[in-house]
Amino acid sequence: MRWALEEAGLAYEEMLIGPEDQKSDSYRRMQPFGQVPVYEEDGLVLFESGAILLHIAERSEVLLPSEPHARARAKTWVFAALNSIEPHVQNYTSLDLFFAKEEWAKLRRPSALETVQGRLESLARWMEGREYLEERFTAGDLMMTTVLRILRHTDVLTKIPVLEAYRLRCEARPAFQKALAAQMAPFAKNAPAGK
Ligand SMILES: N[C@@H](CCC(=O)N[C@@H](CS)C(=O)NCC(=O)O)C(=O)O
Repeated sequence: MRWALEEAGLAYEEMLIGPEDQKSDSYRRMQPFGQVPVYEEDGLVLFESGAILLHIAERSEVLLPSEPHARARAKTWVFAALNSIEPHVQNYTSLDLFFAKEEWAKLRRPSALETVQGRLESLARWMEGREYLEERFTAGDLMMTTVLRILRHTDVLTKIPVLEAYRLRCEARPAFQKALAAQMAPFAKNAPAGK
């Protein structure tokens, strides 16, 4: 959610966690499933990327236009990314990531691919002739790009040029570049010497 904070121009501090934290009672009180991200602000603790994004976006015209219809449409796309696209993307990528050697995964893969491609082709049809999901970049594009990025190591998106171009357009935003650099910095710092 660094990207959202950068778009909104809000200062933040990161807190990195490890596997032990994920299991701890204190972490589970903040994130019931032991996952990241967790967001804390003035004693308010939030989990779920979509909820965190919308909370941040409430304070940013960049992310949520003040015009009521445009605002509602932007929120709609946040849900579309999380509910109508992400489950199919996760389903497909998890087969290769976690179950690549399983016979059942090999059998399941073609239909999982077909489903995710179907969803993405529908999205590509919507994107035809558009730069963003609506008139301009909003929280909906931020969430959609975040979901599409899950596929960046596959050829699924590159085979749908309109969506690949859309992802790259959103990722070219200075706020994304800043957030990505900040996210990668701790990995570079902790990498073994010579790597
Ligand atoms: N629906 C949650 C999903 C969070 C999620 O999948 N987090 C992943 C990293 S992106 C994670 O913490 N994985 C480690 C784990 O599940 O133990 C959200 O959007 O915040």
